[in-house]
Amino acid sequence: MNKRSNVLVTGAGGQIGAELVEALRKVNNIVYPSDISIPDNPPDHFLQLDVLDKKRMKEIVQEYKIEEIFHLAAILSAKGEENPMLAWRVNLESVLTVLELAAEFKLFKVFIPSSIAIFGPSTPKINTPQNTVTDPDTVYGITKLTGERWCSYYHQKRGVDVRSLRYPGLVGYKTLPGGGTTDYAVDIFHKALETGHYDCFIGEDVAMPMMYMPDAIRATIELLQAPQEQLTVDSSYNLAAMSFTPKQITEAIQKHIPDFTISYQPDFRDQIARSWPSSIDDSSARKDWNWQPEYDLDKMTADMLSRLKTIKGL
Ligand code: NAD
Ligand code: AKB
Repeated sequence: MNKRSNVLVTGAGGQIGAELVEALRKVNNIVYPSDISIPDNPPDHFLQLDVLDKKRMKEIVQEYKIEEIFHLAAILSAKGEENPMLAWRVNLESVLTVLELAAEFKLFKVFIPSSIAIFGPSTPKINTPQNTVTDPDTVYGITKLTGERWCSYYHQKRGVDVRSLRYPGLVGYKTLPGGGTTDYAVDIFHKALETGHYDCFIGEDVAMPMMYMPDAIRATIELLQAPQEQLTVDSSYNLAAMSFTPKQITEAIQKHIPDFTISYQPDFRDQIARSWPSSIDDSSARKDWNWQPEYDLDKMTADMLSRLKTIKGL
């Protein structure tokens, strides 16, 4: 990310966008957050943009002299299974639009996130390597994997400086998640404080890689600030911080709320979760741009509960 860029963020009303926009404003001149839906309190310079509207996206790039795009708009894993064709279009047509605009207007950089969802049932589950079997069996995972290949292609063939992270499940207190499989790890904190009980849609023993939002935002900024010549991965970097099961996060919450209880009613998201890695090897990110997470499960749990208590006035 350039210190003096005009930056467009798509899908800015979502879980990551709501926090990334603030962080980008601290290091960039002008940030234009955009989304298909207009938020209740739109941030400064907000633009309404459906990422399937190629003409409007091109107009915005020209009119606002955009130099970097953070392309966050997407349909996540659970919602994607409910509407596969919409997920295919939103998650892939828009990636090609962004990459084409980056090539045509010689944008300084673009960021297009990927996910642990690119892995599948045949992928090694523990310490999943950077390069390994990828056989996603969700439409979301298929779109993210294809998107990664397009990023690599545009970097190699068209010289686009496109960067990407395979985010694990993200946990934050500022917004609710947008329809993924890892959403339970946010919902559980709200229910722990509101009712003292959570009915979990993932089985108690399913471990998934997770990360606290401040780490995810910092990783994004650090990757974008890294010199291009240090980067050895042009598809998307594995990124890790912690892994836990619903049982383990319950125990972490019970250290603060001893009466908190959980029950389990696994649904279709449990099958998706079981097809994803349990833990991730992010040694390429650590080596290439010195990635180091700050939050583990206990540290994240303490911070989440204290921040949500304040927000909820408890
Ligand atoms: P989210 O679902 O919270 O937000 C996505 C935003 O995109 C929403 O505000 C939605 O209104 C918007 N959107 C949907 N369709 C659109 C369209 N046609 N045009 C414009 N905007 C549209 O998602 P998020 O959690 O903020 O994820 C952002 C990115 O990070 C996505 O690419 C996602 O795949 C990736 N990611 C997220 C996680 C996570 O745990 N949050 C993990 C891995 C990868
Ligand atoms: C989801 O569960 O779909 C997302 C992701 C891990 O990509 N949170």
